[in-house]
Amino acid sequence: MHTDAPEITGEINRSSPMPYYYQLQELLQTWMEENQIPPHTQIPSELELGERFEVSRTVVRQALLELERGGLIYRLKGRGSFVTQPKLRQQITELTSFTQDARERNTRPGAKVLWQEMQPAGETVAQHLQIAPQTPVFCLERIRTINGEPVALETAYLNFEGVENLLTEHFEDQSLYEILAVRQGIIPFQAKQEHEAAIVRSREAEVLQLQTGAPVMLIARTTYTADARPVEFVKSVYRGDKYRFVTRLKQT
Ligand code: 16G
Repeated sequence: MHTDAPEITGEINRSSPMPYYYQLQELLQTWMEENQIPPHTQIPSELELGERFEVSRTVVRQALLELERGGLIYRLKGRGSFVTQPKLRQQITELTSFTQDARERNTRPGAKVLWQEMQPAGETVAQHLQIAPQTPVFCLERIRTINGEPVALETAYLNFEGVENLLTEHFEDQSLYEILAVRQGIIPFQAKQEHEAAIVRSREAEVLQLQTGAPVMLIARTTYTADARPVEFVKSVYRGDKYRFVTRLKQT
């Protein structure tokens, strides 16, 4: 190994019913997590792992393949396997904006506007915004980036008195919530959010730079003001390889 990373501890338990490849995969995962092995660290070669754990090359390959599928390592042809960047931890306990979350992680938030226009509300949008279908709503579709890399696609539908003023706003690399607060005096106060795992669709794959079949998290959020008026209904597609959603639970 060409790094100062600590040794991988543990052994394959030969009397366990767990397949060897699975045990090796677990040992490697624990090693990476417990030692917080930095991203892009090279992990030992197939040969080294085979010798160290006294298992065949096939077993090592299978373990590495599983780690790669789980997004924990990436492999470069002819160069070996490397630890991936950890996922962004997205807390879902408080109402925050994309921009706030990014800044809290000391990363750079960004937004690329795909379209920004008034549109008649469809059934679903109307229902969430508590308005009659066909009422004109402001639609904003943005690719959200972190340090310049696309991580999510967000389509927001907004409705409130004077919403059409948003047509002249510049949303490129700006925070929607900040613009709402400063220009319209609207402060998002609470939200209802639904999460659902899915496979990315073609257009989303293209804008998010994902391969066909990649996993994503679909999120639907309806955000309300303190006096319970719906402000926005947002449909988002978050990259599964980039995000981990974190919540807290307590007994009531
Ligand atoms: C988050 C919200 C989205 C909101 C946006 C505002 C989720 C799933 N969605 O991305 O509903 O419109 O923040 O962020 O969390 P901004 O102020 O940075 O534009």
